[in-house]
Amino acid sequence: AQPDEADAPTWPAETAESYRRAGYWAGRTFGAQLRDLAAAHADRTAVVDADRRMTYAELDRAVDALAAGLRGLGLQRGDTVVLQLPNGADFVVTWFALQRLGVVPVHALPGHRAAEITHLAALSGAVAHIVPDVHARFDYRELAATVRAQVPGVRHVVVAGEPGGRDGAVALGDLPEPGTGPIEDAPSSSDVALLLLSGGTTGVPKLIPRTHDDYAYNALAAARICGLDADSVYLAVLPVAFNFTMSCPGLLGVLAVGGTAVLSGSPDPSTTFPLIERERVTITALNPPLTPVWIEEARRTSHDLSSLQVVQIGSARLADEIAPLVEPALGATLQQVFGMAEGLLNLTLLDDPDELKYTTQGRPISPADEIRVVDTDGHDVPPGEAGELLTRGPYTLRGYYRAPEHNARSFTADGFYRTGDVVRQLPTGHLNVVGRVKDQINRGGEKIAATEVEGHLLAHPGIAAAAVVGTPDERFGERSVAFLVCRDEPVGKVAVARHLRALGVAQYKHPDQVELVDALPLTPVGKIDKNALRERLVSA
Ligand code: J2J
Repeated sequence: AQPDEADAPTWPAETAESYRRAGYWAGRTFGAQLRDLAAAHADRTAVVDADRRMTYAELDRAVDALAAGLRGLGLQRGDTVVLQLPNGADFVVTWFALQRLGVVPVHALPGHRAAEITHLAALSGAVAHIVPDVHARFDYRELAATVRAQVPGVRHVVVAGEPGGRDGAVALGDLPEPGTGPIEDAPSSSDVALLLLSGGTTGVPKLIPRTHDDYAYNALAAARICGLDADSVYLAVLPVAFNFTMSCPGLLGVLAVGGTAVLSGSPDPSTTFPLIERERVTITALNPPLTPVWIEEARRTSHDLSSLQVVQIGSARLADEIAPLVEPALGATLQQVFGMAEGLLNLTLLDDPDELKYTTQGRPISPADEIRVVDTDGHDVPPGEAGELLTRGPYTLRGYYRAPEHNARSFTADGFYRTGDVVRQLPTGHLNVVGRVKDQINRGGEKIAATEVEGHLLAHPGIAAAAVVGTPDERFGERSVAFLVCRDEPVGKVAVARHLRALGVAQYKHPDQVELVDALPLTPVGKIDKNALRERLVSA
């Protein structure tokens, strides 16, 4: 069944009605939207990857066929599955097939391993895990077997590629066909369509419920601001499961206007530049660590990037010194993007003056986005001063999935989400991200919840106490540092990495640096003093 209000808190009825009346929520599910698109743009190219191209009509038919196969496995409306596919046409076909059935994908990332996936599968009650066979030299069938053994609810492993003869694993291209009659229990546009991963501040990752109505609006509003139309070609460079790449405007935004989505298997210029040249890509999205790599490579090589009109950069703060270098090197307008899987999306406008494009992180995309900037007591700060950003609106969550206690802390009584970001708002409405009050490390756009990693570190028998903090880093903006108090033998960086790998913790969460200390500094109230630890690193 669909998650109910206790599982996934939603907007008050009057608020929802006002979003519908204002036309933000269109009342179409993603499955139905693709049907409309296939009628309007049948022979136009919808999806391209390294070895496939599909028109809208072909995509629509492939989605129907796969939906039938997934129904044959027993999947139905309200079920959840862990979707862990890399960038490629299979992701797109599978995602829309799930949408047509009303089956809710959990957007796992290719980098996640057993620790993350077992948690996501158990929390969401997933009945299936959908994986590639081998990707980036990692065998996902082994990961899936581990997860299935640990989470009994996961009945099916569906493999895009070779299933490899494992018990219970079935190929995406080889599902039973139950006949293709109409789906009796079709989803509604107010249903939860997908569960995104939160960057996290707690011991275990949280899930973000997004409805068809709110997520489709997010994608379309972003597409309009980026000036997308049926001639636009979007290149997915970062993982497509990431909210930025998926819908800001991303895959869903470019498809919503009849354009083409090109999915790159790698973010490296040696893969992406030839794709830009061949497919005449008009818009793409990068994170800050990739930006200097692309700039360098564009200066060094002679690929024809002239089709590029917009390069979006977001997920972590773009350095003010780098921002002015983007347009001359890549020949495209820079757009800064400050978004979050929880909802609120800020974009600079393509015709903003350079000052705003180069130094701000954009402004909210919807006239219905409500913004507050507050001090530590929750009072609004004077205009232009820094404070924590609170927000609510037509595509910002009202509560995490199955997390009532966490929700009580993460939202105000009147439904504003506490972002944990410290911002300043300019008179133009643009936001400047100046800091953070959440216990999270932003490693070049990849979010690391300190408490989560500390929990894993404490599972090591030789570690008595652990604190993870971020420190400025040339390449990533921030890197993660673990301060450890060891019992007898010192546990160094290599031993830490071995331990975390054995637990199945994604590589990006492994500390970049390990510092062994005799004791952790405490605040007057007895909490670990992370500010003192950060200061030690900076003054060292
Ligand atoms: C500083 N911090 C930023 C920016 C995100 C588009 C783009 C990014 C994300 C994303 C996203 C930042 N400058 N330009 O979902 O749709 C930090 C903030 C924010 C957190 C959200 C999208 N852009 N951030 O990064 O859910 O701290 O989403 O709250 O992964 O990233 O992280 P996440």
